[in-house]
Amino acid sequence: MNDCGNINRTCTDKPQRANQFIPGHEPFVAYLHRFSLCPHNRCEKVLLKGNLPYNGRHCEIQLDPCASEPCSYGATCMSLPESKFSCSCPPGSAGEFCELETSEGGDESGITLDFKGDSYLEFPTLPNAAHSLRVEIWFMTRSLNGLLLYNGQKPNGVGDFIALTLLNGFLHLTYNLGSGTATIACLEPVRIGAWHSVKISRIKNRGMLQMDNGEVVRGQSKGTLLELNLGEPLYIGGVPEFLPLKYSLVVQVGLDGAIQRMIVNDEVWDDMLSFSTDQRNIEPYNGPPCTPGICKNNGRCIPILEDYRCQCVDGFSGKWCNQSTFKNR
Ligand SMILES: [Ca+2]
Repeated sequence: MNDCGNINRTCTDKPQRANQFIPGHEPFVAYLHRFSLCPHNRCEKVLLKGNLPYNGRHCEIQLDPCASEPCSYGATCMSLPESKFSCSCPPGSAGEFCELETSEGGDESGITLDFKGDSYLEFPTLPNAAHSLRVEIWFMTRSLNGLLLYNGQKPNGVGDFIALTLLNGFLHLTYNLGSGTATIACLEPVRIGAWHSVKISRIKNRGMLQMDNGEVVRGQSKGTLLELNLGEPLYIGGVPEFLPLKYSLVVQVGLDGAIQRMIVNDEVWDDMLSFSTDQRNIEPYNGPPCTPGICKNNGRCIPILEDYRCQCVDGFSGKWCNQSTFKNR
């Protein structure tokens, strides 16, 4: 084996736009990242780069090309053959990392929800979570502590669970598959009042946490059990009563802040309120970026973390829907 084994490669970092067809998925525009042969035959050079699909002293460990979580803004990373990946953009976005807004957005609700610390939203149990799970949440907090997400197995807090909490300003992903609790904490603190995106994913006993395209933090739960067995509803922003969960949750207070968007297993939950099964003390959030009246002529403001776009009604266009398209006819 040479220095880099048989698979010495480095990322050219030049994505190529292409139409992609993956069985089981709708056709989508992808931005392919290609990996070329490592020119200097040195693993060190390869390992310095974060977005590479190989790891290990001799690059002998092939990682999923999506392992570096290269896609954001609600996009899903898809592993493709030959160590390529692509970002599959949700409706209304495009670009290499889905960072560009398009006018073809779906009928998004655009309603940001305010949580008061004692609020919660209840949903059916997280679907298909046994082997793997991916969740992205766009949130703002006014407090350094609070619960963002909780889903358990039994009402008394016993059994498997997964939780995403803010503890002293740091995001924590905690889960237990039945043989020990894993806790994975972000290295960077949240900023009070700022919009953040957080991505969590779990494959069997391995978990990942990432805030705002920062460092990907990984961990795994102890023991031999690999399935997350959930039976209770999913709770967002808080739970009805923290007391039964006190052994699994250090944080005993709900989110004091707001949630813009949730993406669960590739699905954008546009209108969270309409398909929640129960709720307490939830109100629309009227703070920035979608302050009232920012979009003119009945345009609808769609928040995108700290940015926004206006979805105009017929007859108007422009960034703020302040240009009439009628007078030109
Ligand atoms: Ca289990």
